Amino acid sequence: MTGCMTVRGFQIYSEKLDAETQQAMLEDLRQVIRQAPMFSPQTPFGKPMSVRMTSAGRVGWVSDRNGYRYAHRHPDGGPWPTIPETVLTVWRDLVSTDRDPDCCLINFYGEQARMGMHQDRDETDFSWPVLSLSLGDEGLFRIGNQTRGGKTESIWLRSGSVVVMGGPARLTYHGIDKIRFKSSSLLPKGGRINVTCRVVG
Ligand code: MD3
Ligand code: FE
Repeated sequence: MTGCMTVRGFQIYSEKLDAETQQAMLEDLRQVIRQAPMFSPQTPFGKPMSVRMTSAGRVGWVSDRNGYRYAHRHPDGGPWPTIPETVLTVWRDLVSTDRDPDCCLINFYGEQARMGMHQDRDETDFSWPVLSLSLGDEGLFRIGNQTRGGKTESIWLRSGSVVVMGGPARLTYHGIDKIRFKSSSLLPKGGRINVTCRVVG
């Protein structure tokens, strides 16, 4: 494992998960997706997001005409699966053994998917960090400021990269500008998976 670098309060571990760990996590995530299929959330403006998602945990993140929120059930009506052990191990290693996250959000980026600059503020407790795990193709992660606009810094997140966003960084604007499609061989059909663990409160 290489060291950790800090960019605007984001702790970035670029090679945290080895190949075996990534493969084991991928198997776990496939199980989650079998029980809670990926969906394209509709924004409150009625446009589908280009990123597909699903969740595991006590609550999952959903978006539809009624807005963005955490819900106790998948849009299909079923419960969310439990958070995989391979994911919890990283949380307990880098964030805390005092409590586990409430939500493990799984984002899938195809070749053309993007995520515009935004803040994550649908949680009610911002005192806990958010943990992000990247698998598959590289994604260009853009880090902004605590308010919209201003200068930004970009870094490539690759398969096995882990980021911890805590303290003031918890409310920093961020997004994914592009995917280097087929840059990794982890996902046979290409694409990028990002897993974020959150305490929702
Ligand atoms: C900073 N995901 O799910 S991960 C998201 O790669 C999201 O899918 C991106 O932004 C992705 O909301 C970026 C890095 C990340 C995740 C959550 C954060 C950065 C964050 C929450 C608060 C602050
Ligand atoms: Fe986010």
